[in-house]
Amino acid sequence: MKIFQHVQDIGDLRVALAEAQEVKRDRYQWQHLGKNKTALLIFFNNSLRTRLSTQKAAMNLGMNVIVLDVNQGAWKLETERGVIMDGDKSEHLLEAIPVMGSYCDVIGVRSFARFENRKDDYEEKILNQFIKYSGRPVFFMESATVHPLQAFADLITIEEHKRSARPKVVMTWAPHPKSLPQAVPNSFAEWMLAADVDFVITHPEGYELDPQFVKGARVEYDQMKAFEGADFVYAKNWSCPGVTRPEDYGKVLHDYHTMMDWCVSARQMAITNDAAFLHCLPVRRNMIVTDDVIESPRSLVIPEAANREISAQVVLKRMLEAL
Ligand code: AN0
Ligand code: CP
Repeated sequence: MKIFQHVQDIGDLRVALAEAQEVKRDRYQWQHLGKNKTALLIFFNNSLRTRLSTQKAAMNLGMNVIVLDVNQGAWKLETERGVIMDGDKSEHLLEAIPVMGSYCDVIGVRSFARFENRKDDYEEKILNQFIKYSGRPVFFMESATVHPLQAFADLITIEEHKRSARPKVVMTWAPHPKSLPQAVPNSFAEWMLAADVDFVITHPEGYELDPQFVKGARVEYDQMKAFEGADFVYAKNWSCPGVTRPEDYGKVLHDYHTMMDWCVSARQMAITNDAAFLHCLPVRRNMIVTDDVIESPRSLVIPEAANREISAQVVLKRMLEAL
């Protein structure tokens, strides 16, 4: 594997899920694969899970790991070509990327949507430069539009906890005070549509996700209707994707105080098929989900986060095998 961005990059999902279980059985059986190999993890944004789980996965494989927080201690990076660099940015991404590539064998990058320009975000301007100029395999640790390590961990969690062959999985928008990216819902939709599940998305009007990720998905604007008979509820906030109104890209469309009905509570969970609750974390309690739902025995948020180590290990293992 040279790039890990979309669901297709992992190939057959049955095979990938079986490999995830093999990793869980004994995660230290491939220590030889990573010997004298270095993973470089580059963070342009904060992280708890991605940072820890990906380092752990690399160490399980016997790799060395270097983590760089670009905004803490590295030079401020210019990303636009052609600018006269007389401001606060001391280095250009076009030098920094090949330099970083020279110190490692694989690179993971986290660079969120900037919400300055929809086109730049949706064309993956930053990550594509890493692919083009690093000379290394690149895996996405949440880019402007995707978070595939999360979606893969979510799929592993659903597979482990499903009670029927083809569970109903509902992804619901929930309120949040700030503008959040669409990467998590985009990837979750992409992976669910490729998996063997009955997938439904529910959100207020105006939050329609980009068709490249949700083509063919059922959208139900009535949240209660969507929740009927659900086996899994996946909550997430996202800002306006700007599909119908590009000028609203990245905006919070309504004052969140008026949207609190969308917060996942016992009221909605009561009409599900005793659904399990999922969220990628970090989560704001009593905005996205009530305390009682996230603390209930049906909440899988902790095993879901633990599966981030597993999804990262499958991806790193595939990259090491292809070096
Ligand atoms: C990020 C997001 O919504 O994309 C990261 C989630 C994994 N969340 C926040 O910035 C709070
Ligand atoms: N779910 C997730 O990616 O968490 P972090 O932002 O803490 O890495």
